[in-house]
Amino acid sequence: MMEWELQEHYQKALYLLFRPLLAENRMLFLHSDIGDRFEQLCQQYQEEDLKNSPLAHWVGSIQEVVATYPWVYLSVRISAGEYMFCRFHIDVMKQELIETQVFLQFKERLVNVNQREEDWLLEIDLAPFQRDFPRLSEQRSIGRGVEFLNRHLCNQLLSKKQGESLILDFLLVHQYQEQQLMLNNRITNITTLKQALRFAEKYLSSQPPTATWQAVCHRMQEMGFEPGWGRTVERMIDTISLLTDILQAPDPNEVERFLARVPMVFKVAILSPHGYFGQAGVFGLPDTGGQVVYILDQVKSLEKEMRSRLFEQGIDIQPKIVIITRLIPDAIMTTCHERLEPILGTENAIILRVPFRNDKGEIVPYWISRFAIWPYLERFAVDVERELLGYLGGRPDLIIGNYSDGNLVATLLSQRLQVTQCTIAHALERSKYLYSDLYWRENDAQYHFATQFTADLIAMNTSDFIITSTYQEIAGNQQSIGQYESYEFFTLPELYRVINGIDVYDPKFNIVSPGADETIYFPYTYQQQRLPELHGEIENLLFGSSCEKSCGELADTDKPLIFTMARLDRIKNLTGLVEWYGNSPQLQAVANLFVIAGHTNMEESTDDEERHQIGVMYELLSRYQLSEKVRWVGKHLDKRLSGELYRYIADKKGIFIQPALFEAFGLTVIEAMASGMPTFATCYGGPLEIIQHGVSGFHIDPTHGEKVAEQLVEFFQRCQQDPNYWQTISQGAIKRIQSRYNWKLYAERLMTLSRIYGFWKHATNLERLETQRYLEMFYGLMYRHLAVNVPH
Ligand code: UDP
Ligand code: LCN
Repeated sequence: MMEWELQEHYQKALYLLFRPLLAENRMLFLHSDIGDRFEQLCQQYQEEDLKNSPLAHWVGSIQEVVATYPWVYLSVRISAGEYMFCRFHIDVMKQELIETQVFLQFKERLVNVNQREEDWLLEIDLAPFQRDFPRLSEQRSIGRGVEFLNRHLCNQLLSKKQGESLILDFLLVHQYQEQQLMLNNRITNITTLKQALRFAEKYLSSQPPTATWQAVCHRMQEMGFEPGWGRTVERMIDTISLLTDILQAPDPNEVERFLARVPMVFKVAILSPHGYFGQAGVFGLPDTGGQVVYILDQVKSLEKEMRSRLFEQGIDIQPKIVIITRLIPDAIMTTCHERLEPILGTENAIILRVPFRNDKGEIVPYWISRFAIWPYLERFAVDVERELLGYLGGRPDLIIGNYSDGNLVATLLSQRLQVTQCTIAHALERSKYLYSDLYWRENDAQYHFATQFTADLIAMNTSDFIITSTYQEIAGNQQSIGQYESYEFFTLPELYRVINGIDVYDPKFNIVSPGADETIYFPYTYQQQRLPELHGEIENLLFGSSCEKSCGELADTDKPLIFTMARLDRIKNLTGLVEWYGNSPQLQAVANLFVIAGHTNMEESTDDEERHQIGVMYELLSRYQLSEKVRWVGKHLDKRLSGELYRYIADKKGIFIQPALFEAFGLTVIEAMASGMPTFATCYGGPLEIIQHGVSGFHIDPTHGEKVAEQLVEFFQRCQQDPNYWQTISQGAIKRIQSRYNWKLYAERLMTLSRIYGFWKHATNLERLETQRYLEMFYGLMYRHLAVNVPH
C-alpha cells in the first residue's frame, strides 16, 4: 500500500490537495489539517473512489507538511517510529524521496531564511551506535523490551557452553556490605556448582520443609551456599531446582523467575529535583502534581515488594529508598526546607533534600520554575552524590530519574557511580508545546526548551531502561506519534538537528503502569471504608458561602456536578472547559461545574503561566455570567479529602472531566475512575489508552469544545432516561482500574525488570560505551553551554 510508485498514479489528486496550501499564509500543516483537507477534496470532486483508495491511506499517514512555493515537503509515518520523507514540486507535479536531514533543513529555512543548503549544522545521529544491539522488530512488542532482551540473550548466550559460566560469575558477586550472598568461594567452577546443587537438593529434601536458613546454614555453607536461596527449606529447594533446570536447558521464563529471587536490590535512589516535593500541603502548587503523587505511592509499594522478596529469600536486611529532591529554604508552609523527611507508611524510606547553590556556592532560597533550573543541576548532582553516599553508607543498586531534570541528574550520578539507571519521563514537554523545537528561540526566554530537549536526549540514551505508563507514551497510536517517538528526529534551527535521537524499538522501553493508592481512591460503594466525617467540609467546599479561596456560588445545589481538578497550567485547559460550559446553555441547564485548581487570588501565585490562567478564568466567568453555575476553589486538598470528594460527587451521580490539550498519563483520571465516577478525558495522551470509550468512560477532543459539551449533555440526558446508564459506566471504570492500574503489579514488574536488566548487564556488554562517550561530548559541548546561559 505504501509503495512509492503508488503515488505516481495520483499526481493530480496530490496537486489538488497541496496547491491550496501554498496559497495560505502559513507554511506548516499537521496530520489533522491534511486529513481535513483531503476530506474536503473528496467531497468537492465527489471522488468516492479516492476516499477509499490506497492514496487515502497514504495521506492519512502524513505527519507534517511544510509548504513554500514551489515545494511541498512531507514526513510520512509508515508505522510507529518508521518514517519516510519526500517532496512534491507543484509545477512539475512530481515527487521524490528525500533524506531526513533534507526535510529538516527545509523546515529550518522557515525560521532562518538566509540558511543555505550547504551551511553546516551539527547533526545528532545515534543510529550507528545501535547497529549491533538487539532491536525489536514488531510494533506490538514495543514496550516489552526487557522480556525480549531476556528471550534473545537466553537463546544467544545461555544455550551455549559459556552461558553456564556467565551465571556462575553472576552468582558469585552478590554481597551486601561485608556479607557474601548466594555462593561462596567453595564453588570454583561450573562442575562444582552443579554438584553442589545436587547435594544441596538431596540434603534439603531430608529436612522439614518449614525449617529456616538458620537451621540448615552450616551444612549449606560447607557445600558452598550463602543466604539468598529462600527463607524456608521448601523455598530453597524450589530456587535450587530452578537453577538446575536453567543450567540444563535455559528457558527465558525460568531465567526471569530465578532472577526475580536473586537478592540484588537493597538500596534505591529516586531523583525528583523540581517543584515542591513533600507529603502534605504541596499538591496543586506550581510544578507539583502527579509526579510527586506517583513517586510517593511508588516508594511505598516498592519498599513492600523489596522487603517481601528479601524476606522470602531468607535475608534479614532492611531495604532503603531515598527520594532526592531540592531543599527550598523559602518553603511557603511546606516541609521543603527540611533536610530529611521520613515517608509515612514506610519503614525506612526517606526524602533527602539538597539545596541548589549559585555560582558563588550560596544556597538559593526560593522556588525556581522547572523550566529554569538547568544551571543548578550539575552542582546539585555533585552535592547529591556526597550526601547520598553518606546517607546510604555506599552506592545505591538502582538510580531512578524522574522528568527531564531528575533524569539528567540520574545520568550524571549513574555514570559516576556505575549504577543501573532507570528513566521515567512522566511528561516530555515536546508533546505539550507545538513547534517547541522549530521555534525554540521565540520561547527561549520563558521555557528554555533547547536546554531541556538536549537534557532529554542525553538522559534517554544513557539510561539502561526506561519505564513508561502507557504504550502510546513510547510509540503513539494510529493518529498521533508517541512522546518518545517525537525525539526520533527534530530540529533546533541554528543549534543542531537530530537525525536519529531515539529508537522506539529499543528493548530499553518497558511499560509499567502506575496505580492509584487503593486506601485513598476506592469505589464510592465501599461504605465501610468511607469518611462521612469529611462531608461537612466537602459541602462547604462545594456550596458554602463562607468557603475561603473560592469563587462562585452554585444556585441549584441539586444538579449533578461536572468535576475537574488539576494544576492551573495552560496545557490542562481548565479555562477551555469553562469556555465550553459558558458557550452551552444546554449543558448549564443539566449540570453545574466544579473546578479545583491553582489559586483564586492572583497575588498568591508565583508562576507566570498560572497567573495568566487565573486572569483568563476570571474573564470567562464574568463574560458568560457563570457565578451561580460554576464553583472554582483555589485550594490544595489533602489526599484523603480529595479521595472522599470524588466519592461524594459520585454519590450525587456527577462526572469527572479531564479537558487537557495533552495529558501524558493522568493520575486524576485513574483516581476518579477508581472512585466510580464516569470520566470524560482528553483523547490526546494517556487517557486514550486508560479509558475504553463508551465502556469505562469517554474520550473527548479538546480541540472541538462544542462537541464535548454535546457529549456531556447527551450523557446527562441519557442518565435521566435510564438511571442504570450512569451505573454501567461507573462499574466499567472501577473494573478497568482494578484490573490494569495498580501499584502492586507495578512494584513486582519494576523489581523483576531491574534484576533481569542487572543480570544481562553484568553478563554481557550492554553498556553501550560508545554511545556514552558520544553523549558525554554532547553534554560537554552542547548541554553545558545551553544550561549556563539560562538566566540565574
Ligand atoms: N492534585 C491534588 N490537588 C490539586 C491538584 C492535583 O491533590 O489541587 C493531585 C491529584 O489528585 C493527582 C495529582 O495531583 O494525584 C495530579 O496528577 P496528574 O497526573 O493528573 O497531573 P500532573 O499534575 O502530574 O500533570
Ligand atoms: C506528569 C503528568 O503530566 C501526568 O500526565 C502524569 O500522570 C504524572 O506526571 C505522573 O506520571
